Amino acid sequence: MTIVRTVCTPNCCNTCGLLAHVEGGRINRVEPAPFPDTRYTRICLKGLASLERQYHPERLKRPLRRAGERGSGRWEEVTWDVALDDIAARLKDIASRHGARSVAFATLTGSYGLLASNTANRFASVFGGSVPTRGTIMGDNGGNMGMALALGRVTAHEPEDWANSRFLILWGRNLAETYMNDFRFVLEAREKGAIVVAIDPRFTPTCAQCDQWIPIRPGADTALALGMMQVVIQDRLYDRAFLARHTVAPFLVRTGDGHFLRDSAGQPLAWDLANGRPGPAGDTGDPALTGTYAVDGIACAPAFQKLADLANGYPPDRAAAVTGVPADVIRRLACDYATTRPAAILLSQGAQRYFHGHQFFRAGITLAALTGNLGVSGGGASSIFIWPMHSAFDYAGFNYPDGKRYASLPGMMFYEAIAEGKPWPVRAAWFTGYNFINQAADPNRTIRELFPKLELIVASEQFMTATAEQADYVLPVTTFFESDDLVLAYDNLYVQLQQKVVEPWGEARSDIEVFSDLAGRMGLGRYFDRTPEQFLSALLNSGDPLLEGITLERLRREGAIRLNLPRPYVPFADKAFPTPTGRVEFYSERLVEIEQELPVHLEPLEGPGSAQGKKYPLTFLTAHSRFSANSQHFALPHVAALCPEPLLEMNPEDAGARAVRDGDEVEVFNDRGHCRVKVRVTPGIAPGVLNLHQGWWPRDFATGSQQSLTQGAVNPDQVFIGEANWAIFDCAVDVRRVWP
Ligand SMILES: Nc1nc2c(c(=O)[nH]1)N[C@H]1C(S)=C(S)[C@@H](COP(=O)(O)OP(=O)(O)OC[C@H]3O[C@@H](n4cnc5c(=O)[nH]c(N)nc54)[C@H](O)[C@@H]3O)O[C@H]1N2
Ligand SMILES: Nc1nc2c(c(=O)[nH]1)N[C@H]1C(S)=C(S)[C@@H](COP(=O)(O)OP(=O)(O)OC[C@H]3O[C@@H](n4cnc5c(=O)[nH]c(N)nc54)[C@H](O)[C@@H]3O)O[C@H]1N2
Ligand code: SF4
Ligand SMILES: [Mo]
Repeated sequence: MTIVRTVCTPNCCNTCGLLAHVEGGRINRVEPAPFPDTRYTRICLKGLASLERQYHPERLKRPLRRAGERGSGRWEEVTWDVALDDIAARLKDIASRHGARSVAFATLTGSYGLLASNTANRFASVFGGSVPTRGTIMGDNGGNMGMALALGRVTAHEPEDWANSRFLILWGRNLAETYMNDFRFVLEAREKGAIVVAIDPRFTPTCAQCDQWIPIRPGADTALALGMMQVVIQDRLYDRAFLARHTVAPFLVRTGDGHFLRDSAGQPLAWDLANGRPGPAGDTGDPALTGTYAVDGIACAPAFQKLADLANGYPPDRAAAVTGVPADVIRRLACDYATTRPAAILLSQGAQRYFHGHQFFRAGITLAALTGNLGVSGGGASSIFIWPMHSAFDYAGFNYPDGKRYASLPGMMFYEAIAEGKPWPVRAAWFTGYNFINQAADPNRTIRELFPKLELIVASEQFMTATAEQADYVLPVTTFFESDDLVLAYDNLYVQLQQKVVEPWGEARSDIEVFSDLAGRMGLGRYFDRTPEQFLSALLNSGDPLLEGITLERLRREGAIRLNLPRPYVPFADKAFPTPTGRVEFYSERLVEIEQELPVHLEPLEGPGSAQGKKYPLTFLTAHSRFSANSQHFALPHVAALCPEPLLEMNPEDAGARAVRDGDEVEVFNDRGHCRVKVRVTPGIAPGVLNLHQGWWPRDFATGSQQSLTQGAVNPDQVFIGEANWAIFDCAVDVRRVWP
């Protein structure tokens, strides 16, 4: 028997190390692999069930070519030579007629392996194709945009630092299910006496372990934050020194055009209280934060005053009316958060999956800035991504060989690129590590209107997913037990090696083998003339000091190695913020043009007052489940034993109004789609809100799918800021009982 260390690589953000026990060429057991810090030696049910996935009878063994209409389910097995020769010829033909960038290579999060998730990019670069941006099309980038605006960079405190907090707000972040192995750090904090509050329309397993659950109306979180700011400012609970030195609070804003007042050298000015004159903000020891001023006849006020004016529109009573959170709860939350130090806000993806989700992150960060909780251990306003992990590797060298670069297509424009040819026409699509039909917006539209416009669809897959079903070719790929790769995490700072444990299933090949072979057939072989090991070494040899001394040899010996960073990793400890002003920008000059210079609350696209909201009064959440990493695990026997079918969570009030009882079959519907599903009537979800976990396959429903209800509208404000994000939970539906 041999034991090989590999990594569990689906997108659950945890990247646990696995020890695979092999006998006679077959894995018969997996267990958690050791980490230098035993708190990271861990596994979950999905990791244990990964063996059932590995040896699942439905795993794809050989390349398949479509032998009927798309989606008809008729296939013929072909050899790799036949498949790749034909694909090569068709790609060349499509490129010659429509230009190479009409071929889109769409990778999402099937595997965290660097090669698995970047090889299609490299091929796209040398072929000249397009790559849809990932964060936006997956619906995780609204928050990132907000964070980049306010802090200059998307990052997070290392989860082990949560244990140092004395007050934690889990803001729509369902840690016990979506970061289940990191939730221990919250529990550690709680054992040491920290107070933990969860804000979520649903009473999740996370809420069950908190001191307080605050249900909120979906998409209203920015208004709640503004209500809290009103209390913090009115009661003078803010950290004046931090605001004056490290934020734009003292910068004078011109009342006329909303821009900062600057001196002739371009330095923003502040009002110096010591001498009653304006001066460069950086040199002003005692700047005014409040009031209004006239400088050379120009009316202006400090940015902090502007924020206070905005917050003043949301005293707790008003914020309560907007959010559904009682005024006294808002007042107490604001006071506790502002007076207990250090206090951390863990911002989630849940509350940013709305049309204006970027505003929520800006608002949360503004609260942290008001209370001086940025750059301190146990504090912060954290996203789900730890920045240095992803900046340290030589991605550019891998993705852009010889400076050749794919055309980056804003993720949410993928649809219009196919439908309307904007910003350029897309005529072929290759999905790797992406269950697009199952996981992206409005699949009914995709199948009805978009895919028929594509001349070629290829899916590199392990299973016949809803996406693979629509392809012309399905190519079988390896799992993390069958190929070598480097694996990084989103939630911790360890680099790990994914090591081949057993031979590939059937004729499965790794993504790098597939594209290397194809490149050879297309005269692009010189870009793929290295072994996976050589590519991995190059990715590690970025020259970044964070990776100094971390080599493949060491990784093979030691398993998991932490980046060269002090523990715990606390972003902005030096109070240097990589924004245009070098300070926390809760006020963004650039956004004056769209009247979003401050974190104003904006209603969801399909909220109660909207046209869709009036027609369909319930908000449809499709949150992430602990039983499956996205669409990968629900069907596995050990998972299905505990979670056999999709269930719709519904409040008794909404159920009563529709004569629906617990266990009934219902239809969830809107103009875009529908699904038939069983109901779980529970007070653990706010009235007006439904939840049906994402990741279920269409075949798990009697008819329809959860995904068919979602919309893919593009927010022009976000396009102005950077790129539109998919607002997954901004989704109005209604429910009717299905009579047997
Ligand atoms: N087991 C497991 N773990 C995973 C994943 C998985 O599929 N399975 N997926 C991984 C991925 S890809 C991601 S992006 C992360 C996501 O991690 P999370 O951000 O924790 O996940 P979500 O389920 O999107 O949303 C979290 C919570 O937000 C709540 N919510 C919805 N709308 C609102 C709102 O308007 N306001 C507030 N305050 N809360 C709201 C939802 O009810 C939900 O409980 O998880 C990762 N971890
Ligand atoms: N309704 C709804 N939809 C959502 C969300 C939601 O909250 N609600 N969340 C969104 C979010 S945050 C995310 S991140 C996305 C995730 O969406 P996806 O990234 O599509 O999620 P997965 O289910 O992991 O699907 C990836 C596919 O990759 C395959 N795969 C695994 N390993 C490999 C490999 O090494 N190579 C190749 N070629 N394939 C591999 C798997 O078999 C799987 O079918 O879903 C989004 N969709
Ligand atoms: S699915 Fe996620 S939490 Fe579970 S073992 Fe794999 S990496 Fe760990
Ligand atoms: Mo995600």
